[in-house]
Amino acid sequence: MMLIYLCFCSQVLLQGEIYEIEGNIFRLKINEAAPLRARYEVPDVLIKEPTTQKLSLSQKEGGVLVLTSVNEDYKLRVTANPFQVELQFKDETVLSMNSNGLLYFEHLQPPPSDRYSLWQEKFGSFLDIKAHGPSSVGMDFSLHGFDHLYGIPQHTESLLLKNTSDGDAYRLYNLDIFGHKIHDKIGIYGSVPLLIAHKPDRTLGIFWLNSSETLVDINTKAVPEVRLQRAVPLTDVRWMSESGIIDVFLLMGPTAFDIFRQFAQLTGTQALPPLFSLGYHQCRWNYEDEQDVKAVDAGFDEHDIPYDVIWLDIEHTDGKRYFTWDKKKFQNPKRMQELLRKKKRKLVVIVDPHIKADPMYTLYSQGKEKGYFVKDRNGKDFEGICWPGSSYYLDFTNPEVRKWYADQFAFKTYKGSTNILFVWNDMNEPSVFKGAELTMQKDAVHYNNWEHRELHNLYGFYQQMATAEGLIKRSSGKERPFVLTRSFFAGSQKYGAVWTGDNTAEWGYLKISIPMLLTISMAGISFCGADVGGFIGDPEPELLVRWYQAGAYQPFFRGHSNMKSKRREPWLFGEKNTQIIREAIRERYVLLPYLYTLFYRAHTEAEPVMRPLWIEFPEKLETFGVEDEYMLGKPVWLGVQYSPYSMFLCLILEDAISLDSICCVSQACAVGELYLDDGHSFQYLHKKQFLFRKFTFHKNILSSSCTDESGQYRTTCVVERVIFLGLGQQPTLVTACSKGNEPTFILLHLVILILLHSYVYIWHI
Ligand code: NBV
Repeated sequence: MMLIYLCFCSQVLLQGEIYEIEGNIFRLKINEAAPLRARYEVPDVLIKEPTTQKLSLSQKEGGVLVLTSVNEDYKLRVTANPFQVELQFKDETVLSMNSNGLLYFEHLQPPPSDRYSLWQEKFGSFLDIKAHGPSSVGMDFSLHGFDHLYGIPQHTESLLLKNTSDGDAYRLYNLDIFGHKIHDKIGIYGSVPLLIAHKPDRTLGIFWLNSSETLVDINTKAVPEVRLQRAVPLTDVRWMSESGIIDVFLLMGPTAFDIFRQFAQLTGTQALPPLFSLGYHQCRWNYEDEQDVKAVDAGFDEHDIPYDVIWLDIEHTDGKRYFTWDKKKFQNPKRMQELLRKKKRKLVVIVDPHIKADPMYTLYSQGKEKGYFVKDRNGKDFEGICWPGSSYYLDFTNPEVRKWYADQFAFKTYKGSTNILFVWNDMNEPSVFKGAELTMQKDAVHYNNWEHRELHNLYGFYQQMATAEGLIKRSSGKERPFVLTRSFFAGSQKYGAVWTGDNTAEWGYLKISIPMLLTISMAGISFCGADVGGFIGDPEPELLVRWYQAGAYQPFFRGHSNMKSKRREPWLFGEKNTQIIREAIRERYVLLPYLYTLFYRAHTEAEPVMRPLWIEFPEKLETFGVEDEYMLGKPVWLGVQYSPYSMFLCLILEDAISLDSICCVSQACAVGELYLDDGHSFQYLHKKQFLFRKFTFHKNILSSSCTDESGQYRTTCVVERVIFLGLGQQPTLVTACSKGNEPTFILLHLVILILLHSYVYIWHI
């Protein structure tokens, strides 16, 4: 670590720390050297205190320090006056900080004599007293040679971040915006302050660890480069946060996959989902009662459409008291779950964070008695309006509250719940009707006296964390949870899935769902999806059908609709449309083992399941802005790269295949992986009960080997068929063999199916 003292505006002494972190990461932390009171430093997002490495001082003269990284590839040139940091890779500047002099740090001051009046701010009719005064922070970064930027979800925006010089900055402030517009830089529901910049030979990331309201300004320009004698791009990125400290991680890649690993090293990887949750989910606000659930469930069987999970929205509760049931509509929730269980199906119910003010409701009475609600600025429990009317908000930032909340999911406490019931956290931005911007006042007070402004973007993150812990706990640590959240932050991937909230049943929302999901995926959260069909309104049949076709290839696949929308179970749009939807959903199920394998890679290697083309083709400029095609896993090499076929084929063939249109099978080479485990427990982790196989096709031989020797799992799975595409010749002989001591599933019931032009050859061996 290197400590730097900065004298800023001649009023306050700032303390800067620069670290190198193992794995090509640098961290710059700036705080007041002696603040009047502690400033908020985001807790619980970093999975552990990063392992630091010693930067060596290689030069010190005339107000310039040069620090060298352990591998000696990187140099940090720190200039004292004005304070600037330049990060160089092999003498070439990659990134500089404060080169535009926009570092600022509003230091904490004693209250003005007339107490708060000068600090107060009005937003419409809302007063924010700013009990500790203004405390914003900000800094600029110049990215040398970069003009393609991605990340900082969640916005209804294009994949490539836009210049903001003549418009709004990108805002990171979790909000419930019903009927949000598309192509807007206002923040919705969730945020991950990770920005990724890419040029053909390098990808880098900036992770700005701050959970208060944050704005990001982007400005790309061309600057003359003397050495190259031409203009090169330079992008200025300015981060501004309302509060907290400057704590920034520079992820130096150099590849996009390195960035994903580096970010995961800090914030964790995607939780491995239970297999069922990768199937199709059927949701609606609301499935009215037990009868309705039964009828919808039977509808899937009647129409021969596979599905795994049916969902219950807020109306299933007794007056929006979460963890309860409307006794008239759901007289016997366990019976209903047994019916689903028999078909190996699951139930997801909604659990919002607001608690109805009702002394007869245990969550309220206990929450009140134990002091578990967020407080208002006067120290009383913060009261807001939400679905149940007058409500209070659990303070999930308090570990004791999270533990208590997790315990609410115990089977004996949550009456009517069984182990096929999983959870959906909604309204956790938090949504507060009649609140400023429909959320909690910034001067509300949390655990340890922190104002809400400091941690606003973390509220949903904490609720999902507590919920996931609850589901794990109720199974005595054995079963993987499934929790869907609307609001999220960096690291939410550890707790489950997210979706993009209340989209509209219009074509534009289907289109924007792809860049939105790609952006969320690149920010570490692979398990993401958008409501199929569009939540608000009624899709025309073709839109619904197309949405199913798109959704079937997205990580989280759920049909959902608003209470005012017409019913839209997949069989309600005529036989022809039912057939197309059936095919789309079945295709999803065909791909399930492949998707599960991709999720395993996301879990272990931090590779996004759904990924933009450019990360697979980092040197191909023409892919950098593509947002209407994407990859699930690795590309297929077909001579014609990243053609629409590439996605189609990689889905079928699992992984890279090298084949060109004139080549014959003897020259073809393909590699694929398959991950298998019991699909629901943590045995893969604790007992290493899994199989991770590699399949190779090389010199006419398709073979399977073990990718991870540490795993062992007995399975009845067999390789049922092998499909060869683009074979130039009719094979004359096919032989199959298996080693005596290989696992029994390999090639025992081998059916080789060969597609040769339009003919199909099948061998039974
Ligand atoms: O709980 C009702 C809805 C839910 O169906 C939707 O998915 C959420 O995004 N919820 C929002 C609250 C009401 C929205 C108008």
